[in-house]
Amino acid sequence: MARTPTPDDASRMPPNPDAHATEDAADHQRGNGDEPQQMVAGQHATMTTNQGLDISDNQNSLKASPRGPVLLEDFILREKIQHFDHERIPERIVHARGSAAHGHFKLTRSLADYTTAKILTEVGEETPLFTRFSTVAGGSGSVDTPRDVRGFAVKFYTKEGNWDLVGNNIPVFFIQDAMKFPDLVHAVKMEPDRGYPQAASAHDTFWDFVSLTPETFHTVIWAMSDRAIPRSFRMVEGFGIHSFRLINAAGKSTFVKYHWRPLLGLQSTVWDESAKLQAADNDFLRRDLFEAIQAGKHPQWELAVQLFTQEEADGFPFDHLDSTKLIPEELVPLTVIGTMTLDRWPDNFFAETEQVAFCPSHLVPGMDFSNDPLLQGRLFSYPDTQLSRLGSVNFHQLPINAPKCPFANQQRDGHMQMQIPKGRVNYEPSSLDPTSARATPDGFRSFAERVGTGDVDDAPKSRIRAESFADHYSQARQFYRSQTKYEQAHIASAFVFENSKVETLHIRERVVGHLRHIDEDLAQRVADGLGMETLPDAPPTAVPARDMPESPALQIIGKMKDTLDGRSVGILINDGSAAATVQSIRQAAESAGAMVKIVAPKVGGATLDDGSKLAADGQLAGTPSMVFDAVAVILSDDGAIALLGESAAIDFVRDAFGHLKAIAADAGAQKLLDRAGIEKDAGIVAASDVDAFIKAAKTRQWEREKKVRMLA
Ligand code: HDD
Repeated sequence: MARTPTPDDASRMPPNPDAHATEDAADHQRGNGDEPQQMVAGQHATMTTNQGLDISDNQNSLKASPRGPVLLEDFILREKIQHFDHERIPERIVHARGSAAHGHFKLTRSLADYTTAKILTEVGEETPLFTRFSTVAGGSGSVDTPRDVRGFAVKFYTKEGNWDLVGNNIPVFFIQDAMKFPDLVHAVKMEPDRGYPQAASAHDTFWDFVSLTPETFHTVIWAMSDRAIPRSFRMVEGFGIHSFRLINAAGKSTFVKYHWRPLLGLQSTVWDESAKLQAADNDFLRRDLFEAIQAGKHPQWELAVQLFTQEEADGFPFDHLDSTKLIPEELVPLTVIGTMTLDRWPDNFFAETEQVAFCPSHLVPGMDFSNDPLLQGRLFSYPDTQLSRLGSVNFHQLPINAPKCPFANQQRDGHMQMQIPKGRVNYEPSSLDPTSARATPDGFRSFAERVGTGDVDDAPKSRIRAESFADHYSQARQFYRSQTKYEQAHIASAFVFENSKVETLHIRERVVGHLRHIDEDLAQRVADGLGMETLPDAPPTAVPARDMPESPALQIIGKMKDTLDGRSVGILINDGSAAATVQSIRQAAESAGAMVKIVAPKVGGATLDDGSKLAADGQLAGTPSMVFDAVAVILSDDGAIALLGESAAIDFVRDAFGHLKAIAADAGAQKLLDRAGIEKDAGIVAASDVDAFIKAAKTRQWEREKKVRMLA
């Protein structure tokens, strides 16, 4: 019986020349050399089974007859389906959704006085690294732009072993003791009976937990600020949060806090924009990072440190071992020591971004931990979670996790052992193999901290929270009062939004009660926003808030840069749009550093007034103005009239206006603006005035906000 031709017939043709070109490499992979052999996908011209058997048909399973049952014998089908069935691994219990990139760190200032760590002492040295950004609460398939803290984890592949700096984009944490971490995470993740909300803290269990845990309030107020709705991973700060130790050649310890500062400046979205982005583009932040790196716009961050001694720490008005506290820059200034550049997107999301395993316990000689009880708990949790996630104590052998310096010891075997250790010696001390790995005096040494001095009191062991951890409100007050009036309004509105989703009245009341300790005005605004008739009582507190000096470094707006560098501009066109205007805006925006995208009703583009056809980068219905930092609308009269009946076009300008963005419009486009009810202000400029547009596009129109939104 004649066989029906299948698509696989094409694959029986001679492999393409490019594939032949890689055959040598593939043969090498499968050869008999000394190295352990690894089949790398794409490096062999013909398709094989996992055992290296060439496959002749990848379209049809083996059947008893063309219409008969499939045979159990078909090991090729079984292997393929079985492998597929096991593709997924457990997602991270927190920070499941993330995006990562390769890059390097270059040291510009030596910390040799403080540490022996080569990565912090060898000026000019470039250390490869891998950085993963993440949301915290949502699952791996959730959205990029919920209101949430962002993870900022960096794995430095140093000459002396891997150093992982596993931080967040907020410099403080919700809780003081790792004992509370499972409770915090259970409370913020989707509720266990209903399985929602996904990736959102706006629900009863989160606010129930935090309102019963006053230590959370400093971080909660940060999480209600615009830091939790960033415009881009490229525009977030990063913080190691805990105090760590640096140890110098003389064995002296200095405490250090790490800060990442984006060269593009901080930039956030407004909440309505963030919420709409969740519908417009689930992958907004991932796409943004990918597109920037692919376009050669490699994001950079300065690494800065705050250094302080035990004696200085003893004089701070709070305990530096308490992760709910930060050290204001005004108290201990930041010293910039180097730059991180992210310049390469991973080749494979699963192998790299998903399998990367960060652990705060990964450090190098010349560094050590502090006694922060949150950090101490983390030292256990991360390697432990990698076992359930990656399935083996050999997770360090995965290429993304393996140090790039030599590593050796007598640990052996275990699931998925990828190495083939040689010889008889798998123990130490040993004399049979003089080349077997030995400990070295230059290796890692813990700081010889003495109990009864410095940070460690001479006291009986106990399950007790230090009294020095008891002030939960002073820094929250300092944070709130340091913000601009726009940011204060956003914080109040965020509390209102989140607590409006809380169904249980007494939880809402408890939250507002806590806010009274932070700032009466904030509490009143939130109470008004929630429609409360009276202010609830503040809960009792051991330590009332003290007034601390305002710290402008805590703002976002103060740290935004008036720039189009790394930002994006969308130009909405239709048939008949003025080619010259489109071109001049595009040129000016690109020379100011922006990425420019053309948006049209049809992705094929539009025919401009000079008869040329301009292809669109995005179709109007799928490319709303949320994905841009500023927009230009260039329309002929007819082109505008055609769009008056298209709500996506009206929304394009209305949302840009509502999200406080600059809009350039020509005469035709004005019809659309009129239909959308947009009033002229400093951010609405004539398309012919390109300079004015570029100037306005570099910032958000904060003064406009009171016209478009009832903020708390
Ligand atoms: Fe954590 C992941 C950051 C406290 C337990 N954490 C994780 C990631 C980041 C942070 C960025 C994602 C890493 C990646 O991209 O793979 N975590 C923090 C910060 C904390 C913190 C800045 C406080 C200062 N974490 C913390 C505590 C515990 C954990 C107190 C447990 C006692 N964190 C974990 C974890 C995760 C994790 C369960 C999940 C996936 C993973 O570790 O690799 O072990």
